[in-house]
Amino acid sequence: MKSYAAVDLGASSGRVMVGRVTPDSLELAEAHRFPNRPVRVPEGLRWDVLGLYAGVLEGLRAAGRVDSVGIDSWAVDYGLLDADGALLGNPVHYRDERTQGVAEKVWASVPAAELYAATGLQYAPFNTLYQLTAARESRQLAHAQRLLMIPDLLSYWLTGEQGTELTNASTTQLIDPRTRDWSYDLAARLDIDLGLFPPLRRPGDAAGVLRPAVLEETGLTGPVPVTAVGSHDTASAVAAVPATGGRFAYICTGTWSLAGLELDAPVLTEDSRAANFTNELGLDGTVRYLRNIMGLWLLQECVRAWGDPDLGGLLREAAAVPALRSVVDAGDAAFLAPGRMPERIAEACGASGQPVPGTPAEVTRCILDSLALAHRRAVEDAQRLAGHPVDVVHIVGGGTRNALLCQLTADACGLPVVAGPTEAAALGNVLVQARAHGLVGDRHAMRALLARTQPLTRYEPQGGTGRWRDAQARLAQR
Ligand code: ADP
Ligand code: LRH
Repeated sequence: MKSYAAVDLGASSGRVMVGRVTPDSLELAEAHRFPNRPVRVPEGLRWDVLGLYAGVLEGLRAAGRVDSVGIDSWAVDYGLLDADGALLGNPVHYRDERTQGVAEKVWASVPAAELYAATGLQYAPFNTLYQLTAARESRQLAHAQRLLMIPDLLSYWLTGEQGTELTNASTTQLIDPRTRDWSYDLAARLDIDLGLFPPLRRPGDAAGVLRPAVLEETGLTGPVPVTAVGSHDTASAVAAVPATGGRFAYICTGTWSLAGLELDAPVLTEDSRAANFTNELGLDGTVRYLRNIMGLWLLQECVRAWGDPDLGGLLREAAAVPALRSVVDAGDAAFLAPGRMPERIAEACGASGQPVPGTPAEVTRCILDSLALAHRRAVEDAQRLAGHPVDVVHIVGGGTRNALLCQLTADACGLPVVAGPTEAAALGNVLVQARAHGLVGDRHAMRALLARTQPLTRYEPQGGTGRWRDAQARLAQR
């Protein structure tokens, strides 16, 4: 048996998990979990990356003896280093407002259609490309010698070695999904210096060993290798979808819902761009063809505004609220920024002539119905746009703990939902390490091991999809 530490930083919490693996068994235990709270300072919204690193060190200490460490986190954000390798300022949070209006400037030199043809990436204001454009005049960027994506930054602090992991690099909008290399021409046209990025590395590549000072601080005995994994959390989560065949859709649920398909090649059509589907890279050159949906962020922000009531109680009350009274577009970037979420949801319902949800249970029901509806649209659109039909929807991530959301998603899609595992990103992280060290076989063998060993819950669709089709049509008219 081997033990692998998976550092998995989500937008709402970070955790260090320990996976114990043999060719026939897979167990995951939590060593340490810590909140991930962005901080608003006068210059904007920032990640507390030092606090996160401290949590990682504490987690590695709690993990005890491990054979390797892998790191994944949310996408698109980065830290800048000066010539001495020191961090320049706190990494900017992707919900920061600095990218407002920036896309239009980029599209003036490279039209949106050309950007999509070159990178296959959906438009999101926070893609690294737009963040770098927003930062163009900043002194920090002028002084920067290096840019490290968040998991690559933590890996650098742990090992002293620098690299750019490919799955996460694919969220910068500077990677060509056909060559799986930088889009050199695009970067040159936008005057983005690709020399800021250290060389690309792929999931499974060696990424250094823990520095002596890290060994001392964590009480570990070296050498402890760090292994590159799918360092984009969604890439790791998709790797841990326990599908047993090829005809499946997945929804990675947590702060976001990422809903789509695993494909062998990107879909770069104009229809696909208009539907705002993205082609991010996954394990073994696969494409994660998916749409970003606001996800449980909508609920997290409401729960924060309501003073953190018990989530279980709130969901029980929401289950008793009549279905589909009001729905909002859960894909709308208008919900991206933090703050006033119950009010913003009520306003969106009112503005579209629907009943305005009043109580927390009613708002919660509106959010869950809206998410299920957005899941339906994404699963349907992905199949149509990629010409890839599915028989089952896999839900992984924190949302698997929300039985109402899983059932509503099955109902809305008119397909069975298989929910689990909850800690999919950590499991994908562990399995890529195990594979790199020869313990498990290919991607399919990884999935077979997950299907055999992880607790999964099946939800059959109920009630027909007619009312969901109607709700979708209602929303489209507004
Ligand atoms: P991220 O990785 O983006 O930080 P997670 O995958 O950890 O997110 O999922 C967090 C979400 O999971 C929370 O926002 C919450 O809605 C949901 N969740 C967590 N615990 C429970 C629970 N006990 N019951 C229902 N939902 C839960
Ligand atoms: C989910 C996620 C998602 C990105 C977003 C910024 O944690 O990585 O895949 O689009 O964060």
